[in-house]
Amino acid sequence: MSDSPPVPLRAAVVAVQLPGVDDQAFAASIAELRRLGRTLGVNVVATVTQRRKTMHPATLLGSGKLAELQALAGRTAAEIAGEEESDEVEASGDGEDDDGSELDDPKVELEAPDEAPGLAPIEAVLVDHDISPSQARNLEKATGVEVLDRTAVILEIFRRHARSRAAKAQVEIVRLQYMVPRLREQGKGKDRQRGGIGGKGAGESSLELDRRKIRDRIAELTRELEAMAIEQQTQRARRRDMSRVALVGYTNAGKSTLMRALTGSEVLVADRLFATLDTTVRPLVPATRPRVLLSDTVGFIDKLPHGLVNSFKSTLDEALEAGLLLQVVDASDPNFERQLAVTTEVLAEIGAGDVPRLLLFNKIDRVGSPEAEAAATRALTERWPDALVLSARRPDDVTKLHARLVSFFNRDLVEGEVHVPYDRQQLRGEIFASCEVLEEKYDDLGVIFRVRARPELLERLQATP
Ligand SMILES: Nc1nc2c(ncn2[C@@H]2O[C@H](COP(=O)(O)OP(=O)(O)OP(=O)(O)O)[C@@H](O)[C@H]2O)c(=O)[nH]1
Ligand SMILES: [Mg+2]
Repeated sequence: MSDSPPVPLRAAVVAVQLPGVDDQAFAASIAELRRLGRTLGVNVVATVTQRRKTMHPATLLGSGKLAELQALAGRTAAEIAGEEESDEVEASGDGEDDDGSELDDPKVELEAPDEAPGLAPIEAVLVDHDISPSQARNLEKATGVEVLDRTAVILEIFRRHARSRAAKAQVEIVRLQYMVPRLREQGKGKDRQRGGIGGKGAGESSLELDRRKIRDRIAELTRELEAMAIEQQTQRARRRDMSRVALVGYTNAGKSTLMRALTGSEVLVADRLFATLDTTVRPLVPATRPRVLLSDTVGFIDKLPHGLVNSFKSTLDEALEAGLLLQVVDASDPNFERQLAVTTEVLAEIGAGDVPRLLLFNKIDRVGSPEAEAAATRALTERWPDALVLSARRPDDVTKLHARLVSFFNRDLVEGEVHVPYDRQQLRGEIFASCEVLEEKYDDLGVIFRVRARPELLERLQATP
């Protein structure tokens, strides 16, 4: 299956501004959904928004806005009228009548205008909320096109970008869990085998996969993941007493770019959301003694589907065990503060709240003129005096960061001696890789190394018989 459809699908975004959501946050969330859509090869050609006290329980939008959406999908008034007689909108709980909770239209300032809707009808609807299965179904009935909520969009991106066995299994578990409550809904409906975004490939009809099969599959995948986790733990145990740094942050903040710059590795860098799903670990380059290992991790996003946080926790364990987190923020994004807040929340949620942290305001080269850059740098350092403001694209900045990492870990190093008997020379390699060797002396029994190393490591080396 190819990564994105050859011809971009045309879609409309639907968003409801509820009380308490300010205009800027509302617009930012829509802009983000558009980017998520673009990552899937979807062109957002229209945006339908409404301010309401509550969501319309059946269709999110009130009838007027719904008609607007239907028109975008190319449904004529006559078609809609016919449909309403024969195909009643499914009720979803109490009071599906519009209860007059509509307010005036929101003022959404889009960062870029929608592409001209033109005459061609939209082929999909992206909803900037998590919606119930029956709401999705109602919207599909009303528009005749595929409807994806925010979670479905994010899950589809994860599905397409997952490369390793572990990432694929993690994403599949969350997708299956997402499908279970929707299965019944789809079972009642018409044929859903048409092509689209949702990735239900040929032969994988959700109708055939009954709940039990799904449960079995989830159990199987969970077992596989557990086995992989044990493998990973052994690998991590080997790195336990090394100096480790993890890059964490919002998706697209520049984590992988920094990983490349700091380690000379060829990890994937891409201007798309959730480019990285797997953790990669590499030593800092130029090499340091002791070695410092850096890991690149999956990015976060606002309203990250909950299952995904849990399932990627094992991937993020790498971050939990790091001695230092580099929290990367895209300083050129108008919503960087919100993104910083989201990252901080997720870190606390996965139990990494207490790991020492260095804030990195990245992409400073992107904020504008040299004056604008200087002003932004000043404002950032005033507010976050301990943070580093930099551009991953500037070698000098990367060198500074490299030095800062080395000095961070140097503070903890202690000096000591390690005796290595002549018949244990295999330890020699480990000592040179993980310690700074200050002196090497020989006596009758073996070699005595005077080293600077992390205290835990020194203890272990000294205890090795
Ligand atoms: N101008 C500028 N662009 C940058 C900088 N750092 C990263 N980028 C660009 O930002 C985009 C995203 O960078 P990545 O390094 O892939 O971001 P990431 O944080 O790894 O993103 P995910 O893997 O999706 O979580 C790419 O197009 C990079 O080239 C920078 O300092 N300045
Ligand atoms: Mg990345």
